[in-house]
Amino acid sequence: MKYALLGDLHGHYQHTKATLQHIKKIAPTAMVLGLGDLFECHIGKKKAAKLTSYIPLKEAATIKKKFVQLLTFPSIIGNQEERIAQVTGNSSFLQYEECFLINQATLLHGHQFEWDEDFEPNFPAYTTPLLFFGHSHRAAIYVHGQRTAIRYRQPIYVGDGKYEINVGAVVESCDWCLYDSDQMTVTFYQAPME
Ligand SMILES: [Mn+2]
Repeated sequence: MKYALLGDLHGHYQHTKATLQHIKKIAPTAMVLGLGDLFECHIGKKKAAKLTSYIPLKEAATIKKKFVQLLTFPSIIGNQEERIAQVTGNSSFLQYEECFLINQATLLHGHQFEWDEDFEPNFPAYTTPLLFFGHSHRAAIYVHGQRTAIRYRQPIYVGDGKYEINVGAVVESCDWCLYDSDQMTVTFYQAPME
């Protein structure tokens, strides 16, 4: 089974469209799954904590209809969705699950775990050989917990141990990741940007 994983869209219509088009071209049969932060909350963490009443959705986020129409794939929840719900009281942003389990892999948005001062993750306990995540917008594969440089468009064999894979971000660089659970390979891609 092939999975196309993308995260940290942050409401960027053009880059999301380009990434989904690239997925369709490279891996037309892949199941597309989102890793959270589909939307962008305009209210920061500190300001959100100080609010004493809900604010209108249009102040909390710019939700473009044409962007929402691109979201035809399942996704887990990110911190942006949680904060939009927190500041607006709009629970539709909490419709997403926290975690997906697919063949040999756990999918989480990175706000579910701890990050150090260099914005490097401390991974939580998980039960599958692989963990796919987003949040820091930095595509990488961790081998024995060590961040390792990646090459795009070259399948990496992941059938021989535990690996954590940061799929990167759509909003800045049109990143996505192809996971083939039959071949046990992970391939990083960047869609061409207009
Ligand atoms: Mn995030």
